[in-house]
Amino acid sequence: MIKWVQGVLCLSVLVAFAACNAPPVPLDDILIEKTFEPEQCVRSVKVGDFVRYHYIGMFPDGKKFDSSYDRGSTYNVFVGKKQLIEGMDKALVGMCINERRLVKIPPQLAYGKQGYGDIIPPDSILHFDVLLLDVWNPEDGVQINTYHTPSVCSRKVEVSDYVRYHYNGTLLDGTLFDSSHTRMRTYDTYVGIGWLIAGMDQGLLGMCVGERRIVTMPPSLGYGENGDGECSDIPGQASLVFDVVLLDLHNPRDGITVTNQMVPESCTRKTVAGDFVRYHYNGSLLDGTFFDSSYSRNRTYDTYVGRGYVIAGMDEGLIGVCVGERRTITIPPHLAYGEEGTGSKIPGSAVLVFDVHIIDFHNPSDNTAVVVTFKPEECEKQTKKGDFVKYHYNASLMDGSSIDSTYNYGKTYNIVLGANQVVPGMEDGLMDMCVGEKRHLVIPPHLGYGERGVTDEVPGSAVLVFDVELVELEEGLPEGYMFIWNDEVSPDLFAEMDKNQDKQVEASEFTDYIIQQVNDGKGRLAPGFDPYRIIDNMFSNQDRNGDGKITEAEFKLKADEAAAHDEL
Ligand SMILES: *[C@@H]1O[C@H](CO)[C@@H](O)[C@H](O)[C@H]1NC(C)=O
Ligand SMILES: *[C@@H]1O[C@H](CO)[C@@H](O)[C@H](O)[C@H]1NC(C)=O
Ligand SMILES: *[C@@H]1O[C@H](CO)[C@@H](O)[C@H](O)[C@H]1NC(C)=O
Ligand SMILES: *[C@@H]1O[C@H](CO)[C@@H](O)[C@H](O)[C@H]1NC(C)=O
Ligand SMILES: [Ca+2]
Ligand SMILES: [Ca+2]
Repeated sequence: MIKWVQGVLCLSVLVAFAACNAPPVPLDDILIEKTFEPEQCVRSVKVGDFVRYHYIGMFPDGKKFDSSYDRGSTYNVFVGKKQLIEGMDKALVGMCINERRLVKIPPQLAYGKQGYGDIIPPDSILHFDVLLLDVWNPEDGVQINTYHTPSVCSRKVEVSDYVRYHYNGTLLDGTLFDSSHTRMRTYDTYVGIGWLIAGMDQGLLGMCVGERRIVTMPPSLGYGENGDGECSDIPGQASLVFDVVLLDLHNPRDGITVTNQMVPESCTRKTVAGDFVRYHYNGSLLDGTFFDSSYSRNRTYDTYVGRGYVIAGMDEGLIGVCVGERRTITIPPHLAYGEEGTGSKIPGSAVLVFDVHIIDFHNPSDNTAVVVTFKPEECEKQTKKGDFVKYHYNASLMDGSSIDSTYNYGKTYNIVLGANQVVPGMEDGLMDMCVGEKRHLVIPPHLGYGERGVTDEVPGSAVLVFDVELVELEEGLPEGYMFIWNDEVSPDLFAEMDKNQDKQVEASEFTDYIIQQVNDGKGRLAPGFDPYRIIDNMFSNQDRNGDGKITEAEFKLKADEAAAHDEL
């Protein structure tokens, strides 16, 4: 049927050419001149379609008798249903969007012998300059044409999902009526639950993030007979074409998702709520747009987890992680920055994707963890407070990066235990150790270098790892003593010290005497300190009036108190 109509049209065009210069003879049929043909023609008018078109109606002499342009709106009508003059019903068939035709219609296919009121005289040939703007059929549904498919698509839009997308909305003739880009933000909405026009509710289903499609819909699935109100650019009965790119997708029922997990082979401990975690991250939106990274600040992000210090999704995503673990945490907006978004980079209702790398974690209640890695067979003498110890160490962070090592200096590190010469965690880790023993120590920051760390060496709040080996141990004196007698104290102490027998002991006599006792093995000074400083201290203690000499009276007075404390 339709083919036949087109055949007739072609024939009539040939007839028109043949009759070109001949005197006007009555037309049998309509004549069509295509005055503009668009390059593409996705769809041409068929009988039964509904069309919107502009026209100018003229007499053969060019005199205009009617124009849709003058009325400011297209002429909207079904084709081939006798709602038009017969010639027009025929003339529109086969037309493409944006095609323009000059149609000549003989009176028998127009208003015939009657004419039309005052406007069309009897037996008039009519010329119509026609421009087709829209075509649809009552049977049409939504048409979807996907022209870009992302390589990865882990999820597709389903009913009741919430999406963020960009779009350009045009009429079928290409006229832009709306674009999300003019508002510089995505269009954000639920899908499939009536928040959108029906055509979009259907047209977005099954879409992947990153996908691009053209969604075309008839007015019944768009804005219907009346268009989108008076001040809008969408006329009544208009087909709509949306060019859509999907940027974001989640469902309000979603929790966080953990993917791409890379857990180190040895993982003896996993984070629990209340732990303090140091981690690196790259943050991006679902479409891959980067928004933030800890690396750009050259330091880890440090926080307590499970205590509300970070967005809810992160608080949850950082539970159960191991040191060294990597994972991707995908967080829906209600567990991130919600409908408001934050800053200039995180839009409202955005799903966030964090690639995290756990550097270390600890709990504020942690003690130094001590693992003995080598114990010599003979291990009787063990370190205690006051002992002077010499040890080697290799220090590193939990990620294995080295901080320092005594081997770099070619000598041991030497300290007096319990004298605050090293961080508390190290003091703990070196206790009850015997010479030759090796230990692996893990020291939490509150027993190490704290929140501040050591500039350019130890990051703030870092957990430290020490491998230590005790090389030498010199037993200290009982707590509070800097000198003790090994044997009985001489009853004649003052006289022995007063070498030149002038009844007073000068600093040099005192020093010589103590050194002599130490060398003879009769007394001991606390190890690990400068002996002369200890002896100076002892002397000033005895020299009550500070005149640089100890008299026998001063000496006796001090000796009476000595039971309570220290030295001679
Ligand atoms: C819409 O138009 C803008 C500007 O011309 C273009 O950048 C964009 O790719 C188009 N398509 C979509 C889906 O936004
Ligand atoms: C981070 O470190 C790199 C290389 O050391 C340096 O170029 C950059 O300026 C640093 N950035 C910041 C924010 O400190
Ligand atoms: C973050 O991105 C940088 C650069 O692409 C990469 O080297 C690093 O491994 C990433 N970190 C994580 C935790 O994914
Ligand atoms: C420290 O590292 C060096 C070199 O890797 C190694 O030879 C040494 O045994 C280590 N020391 C300790 C105490 O672990
Ligand atoms: Ca003297
Ligand atoms: Ca004195």
